[in-house]
Amino acid sequence: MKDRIQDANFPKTEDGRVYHLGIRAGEVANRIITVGSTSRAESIAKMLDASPKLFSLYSERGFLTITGCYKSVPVSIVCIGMGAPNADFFIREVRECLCGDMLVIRLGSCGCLTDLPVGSLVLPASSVACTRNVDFDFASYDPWEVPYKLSKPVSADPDLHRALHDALEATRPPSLKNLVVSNAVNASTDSFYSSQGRQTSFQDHNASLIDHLKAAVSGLTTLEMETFWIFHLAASWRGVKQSSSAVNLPLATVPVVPAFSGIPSGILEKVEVHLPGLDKDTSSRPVIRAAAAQMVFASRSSQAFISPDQVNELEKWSGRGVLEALAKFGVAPERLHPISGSVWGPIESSNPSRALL
Ligand code: R1P
Repeated sequence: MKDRIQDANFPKTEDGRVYHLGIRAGEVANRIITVGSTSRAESIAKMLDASPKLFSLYSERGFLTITGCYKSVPVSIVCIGMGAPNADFFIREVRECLCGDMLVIRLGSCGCLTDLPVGSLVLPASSVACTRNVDFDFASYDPWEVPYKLSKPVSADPDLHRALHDALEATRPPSLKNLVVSNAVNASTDSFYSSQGRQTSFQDHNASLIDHLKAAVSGLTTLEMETFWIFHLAASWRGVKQSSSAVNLPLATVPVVPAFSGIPSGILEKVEVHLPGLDKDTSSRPVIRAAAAQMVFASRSSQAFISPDQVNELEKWSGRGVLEALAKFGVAPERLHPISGSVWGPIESSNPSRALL
């Protein structure tokens, strides 16, 4: 860490850069593809317009943000690495850098639980989380706990999901016959190994996990590690900060929600907060819309694994399809981040971040 950080609640540098992604307002666009590997990010970046010149920032913590235009529409490609914590850094820190709507499409690889061949593209309409129950005694056995926990499902944005399907079909190269399956269900896990039912030298009590998952979740097709948290944060965001000073919102006295069970009685109180209205009308507030395209790299039924050539073809097609879906997805101008001072706007002497180009 080389910069002075302000505010321990949401750490930023003096010039407004978020702590882990290293970017600041004007360096990330409203339309975003997120991927797990830098090579995927860089090959998609080659499809962006030659002008404006691409903005690219590789953060000290390993996040890569590339911003430019696709067919004159500003887009960002953000490489986040793997897993729920990185997905959480990504959504929260990008959100802090953006005005208006945030459209996120995750383009990632996955394992497939059905008989779809490797190279297929699966578009989850919803996702569940399957996580290791750390209260289970994995070293021996625990009659009082289950080793894995399953969440309720959370949905993709239905309009973005549909747009993604249409764009992938429209950009399919004539030589590729790979299947595109939408309306599938995904499970995001907190381990590539234990909570995806792989057998290792650890005693993970997971030999029947995949069978149990398939029985519990109708339509379950894919396993990977980020989609659930992206969909969950997108669906949870209300567009306003819950604050005691948001005086334009109605004041309500509400019980303090216990942060976890087992709180001694007496510690819970009631607080007065200005609560955002519970109506679903998003016309006056920004939203986060999320969808995902998952490339089947591994078949968990046949044990087949995709070849490097197939990956190459699939990433080119799906990268193009995601860019098309984002660029064509309508967003009203007043719901977009201002062009002025951005890395996709005209070069201004007041925008020193262009010096990073
Ligand atoms: C595991 O190998 C990684 O691959 C999948 C999983 O979700 C996990 O991140 O996605 P990416 O190919 O996008 O990284």
